[in-house]
Amino acid sequence: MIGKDMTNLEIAELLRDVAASYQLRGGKTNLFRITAYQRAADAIEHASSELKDIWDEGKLEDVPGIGESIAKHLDELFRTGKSKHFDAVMDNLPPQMFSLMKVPGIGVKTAYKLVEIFKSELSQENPIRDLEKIAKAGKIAKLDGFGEDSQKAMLDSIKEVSGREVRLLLPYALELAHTIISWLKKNKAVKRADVLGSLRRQASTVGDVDIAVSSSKPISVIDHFTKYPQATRTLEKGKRTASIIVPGNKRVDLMVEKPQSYGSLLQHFTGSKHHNIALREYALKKGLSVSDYGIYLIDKNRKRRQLKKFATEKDFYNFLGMEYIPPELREDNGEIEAALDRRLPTLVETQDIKGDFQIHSDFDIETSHDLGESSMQDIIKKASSLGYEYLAFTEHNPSQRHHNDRQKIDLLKKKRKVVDDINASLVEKHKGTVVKVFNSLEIDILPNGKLPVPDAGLETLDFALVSIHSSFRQAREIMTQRVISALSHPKCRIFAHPTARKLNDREGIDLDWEKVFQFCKENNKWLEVNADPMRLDLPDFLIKEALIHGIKLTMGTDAHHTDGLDNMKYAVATARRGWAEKKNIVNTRSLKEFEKMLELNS
Ligand code: DGT
Ligand code: CA
Ligand code: CA
Ligand code: ZN
Repeated sequence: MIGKDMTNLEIAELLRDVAASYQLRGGKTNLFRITAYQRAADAIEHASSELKDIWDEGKLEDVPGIGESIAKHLDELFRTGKSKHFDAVMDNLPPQMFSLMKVPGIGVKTAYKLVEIFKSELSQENPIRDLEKIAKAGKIAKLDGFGEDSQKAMLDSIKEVSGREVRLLLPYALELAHTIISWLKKNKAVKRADVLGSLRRQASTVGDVDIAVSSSKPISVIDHFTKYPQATRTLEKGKRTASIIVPGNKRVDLMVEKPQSYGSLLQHFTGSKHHNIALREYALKKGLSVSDYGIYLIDKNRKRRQLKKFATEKDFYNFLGMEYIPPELREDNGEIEAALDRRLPTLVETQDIKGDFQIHSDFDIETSHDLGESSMQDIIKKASSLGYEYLAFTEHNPSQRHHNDRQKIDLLKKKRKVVDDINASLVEKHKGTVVKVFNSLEIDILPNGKLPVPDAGLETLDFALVSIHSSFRQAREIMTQRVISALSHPKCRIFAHPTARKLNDREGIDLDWEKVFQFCKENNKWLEVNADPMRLDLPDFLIKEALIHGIKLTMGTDAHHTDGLDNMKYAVATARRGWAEKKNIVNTRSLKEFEKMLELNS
């Protein structure tokens, strides 16, 4: 965790750890400091802007609760990634202690004492889980000052903190699934293996990983599965299904089925639950009963008679009089009616994408937020290897804090010149087939809706992205006005990562989406589907709404490194879940068509 990337919550936790360290070193003499650190932690946790942005604007000390000396240490933290003072205060204290303090009821002194007593049993990776084992073995009740009651209270509290489920991000879950599928395929009895559940539906986060195997020898497959080398535990082992736990305490479910019924298995365990319920209700009306083995014909007395098996999902859906429904649409969101009427969308695919509209290169325009790590040249090479026709460099705007308007304009002119030279040399070198580079910028929308770039700076751009990186908790009306006023400048064409959500970490902003959609439709503005696995923003349900309003979407990886360009498939997955077709996405257009679109209204 580098200082610059820390969220407010992480910084607040760090300050609380410092306060706890002071407490341990002598509560009475350090009383003033302890209170100051706790007060600062509370203020930061509840601040409506990212502390990093506040620091960037030189206003750390204006935050009520942050005094001069803490501001000085935070400044060092943001500049260098660490604070010598914080490190010194926490020096020599066992790191497990800070984790244990997250359990309600365990204060600093108890935490310290527990680590002293159980040092060898408390790992650094997961001391809370280890403490749970210790308590379950009855070792807490025997300690001085504890007892059966406090041991039970401790176990309850541990359950509470570890119950806060963190869902897997899509790429991590996919990688895990593919590793396990590779292992499964070492077994000759495995004819075919697929992911199931939310992972197959490409949801933005995944609770557990589900895998299907087609095989005539289920016992052999299940035996092999439970021997997965990284498995920490087998939860369940049956004739047809098994579950294991893998590191990170994640669950993997396996279902095995014979090839002639494999379509039914895939269908049933892909879900979603709501899709299956709606499907079952529809089938019942037609005298059919759906199960994970196949579809039963039922007679007048509601008795199951004959079983029809399905080798493929296509056969299954067709038997019910429907088109094949892509997994991404199976959320009981109108897909069953559409499949019956044969009007399902033809969903966009990764190979339809002809360019990337959010990339941060390492070209230094002294930005307000992080710079990219790869050079423009390396990124162009990468884009070309992906078969792209164009890309846009969208570094953050030059920082407010360190530049006046004149300096900002100079920096932007410098970048304009570099991009022009690159385009000229690319044309020269390739005589026709080239990647065209657009000169763009990701501009912060300031809390008042103004842009930190003067008009003369905006003039240097082909088009700009605007996005929210601070003051996330404004009231709906104010936030809506803020966004609309930023998007009103003719150069600002794309509203990037529109909800500003961070999966597992930060809720999206509160916006009057109806108003924003209408504004975008009337003024030819586009909404981004950001491919960063922590964002996937616009989220699927808002994509569907936006499309109903006739709005066009753009896709950007938000790459800060050449590798990041490979994330485009996650934006595509999210757009598919929002029913998006090729025609709805701006960067499926050829370079020529896109240039025409850009000229309109700019
Ligand atoms: P997740 O794991 O929370 O991200 O969501 P899913 O959709 O993967 O849910 P999961 O793993 O509980 O179950 C996989 C699919 O199996 C689910 O989408 C629907 C289907 N399914 C079939 N029978 C049942 C059932 O009895 N209960 C549940 N919950 N799902 C079932
Ligand atoms: Ca699942
Ligand atoms: Ca499951
Ligand atoms: Zn951004």
